[in-house]
Amino acid sequence: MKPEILLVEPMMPAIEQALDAAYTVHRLSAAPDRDRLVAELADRARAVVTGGGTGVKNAVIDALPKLGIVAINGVGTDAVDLEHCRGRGVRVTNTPDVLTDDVADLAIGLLIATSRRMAVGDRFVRAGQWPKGKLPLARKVSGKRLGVLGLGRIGEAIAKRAEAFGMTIAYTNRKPREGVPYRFVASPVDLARESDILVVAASAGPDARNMVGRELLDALGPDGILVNVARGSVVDEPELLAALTEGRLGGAGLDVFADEPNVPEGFYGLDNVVLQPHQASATVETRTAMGQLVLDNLDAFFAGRPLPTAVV
Ligand code: 8YV
Repeated sequence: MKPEILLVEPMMPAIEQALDAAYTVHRLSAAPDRDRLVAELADRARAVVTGGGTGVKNAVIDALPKLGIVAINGVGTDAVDLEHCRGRGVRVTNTPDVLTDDVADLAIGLLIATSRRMAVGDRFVRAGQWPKGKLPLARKVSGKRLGVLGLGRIGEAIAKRAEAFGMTIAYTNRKPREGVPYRFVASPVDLARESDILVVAASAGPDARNMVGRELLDALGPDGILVNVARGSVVDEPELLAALTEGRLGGAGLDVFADEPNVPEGFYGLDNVVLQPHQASATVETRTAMGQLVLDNLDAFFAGRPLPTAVV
């Protein structure tokens, strides 16, 4: 008999086919009554597969006493209570490294799109406005001071790309990183004050919650640009919206939000923001590699082998 697994959110068709071949897959997002499905699986589900932003609630973990593994299709583990899993003897895996390039690419894309007002230009052309006038000038990217909030794998990949734009790069992190050529600034607010563009690449969690608040946004200032490819929870979203609306912050490029997929409507009318629906790892190549890591972790778990990318 194939092991039974609970799939919290859809994955690429090819990955879902591979899951179906090896397991009996119960799809939570397709269930008319999700609580009922979880209750029905109580004595059967041995694995949960979920997205990094979505995670899984402790109530679901507790309702599945046969659960042995939560395989996250993402690098972020903040939406899974790792301590709770540890206490319950449930293993947790994620998909590091394979998505680093894509997330860094999108961060640079948002940085340029926001500074150069590319979405505004796109709307301008589409609306047939070009023959009638010109757009206001945008802001240069090359040579600017970049602050990286969180110099992990993704933060470092962003910094490397920014070097090619002749940017001066500084960062903040829980602790200074050995062997990186970038300047460490202990305080996030000081980093913002010394940056033209601040990219949020920190891992989320209780420590990082609302790390980007009013003081930091005001330090970044009316010409400053914020890019967030980490998690919405790292930024105080109402304060961000207020700073953008009141002109206290120059602009923002946002891939992540506090309550996805719900984006505060206040953002919709702002020309100084570029919005993405959590797309940083959303390429065929990367989602294939992430999905393969999920499959490999499940395979190893059910075969009793060491898990390739274990978090717990
Ligand atoms: C994915 C993510 O969009 O890696 C993460 O932590 O949030 C993203 O890569 C997500 O995991 C897919 O649902």
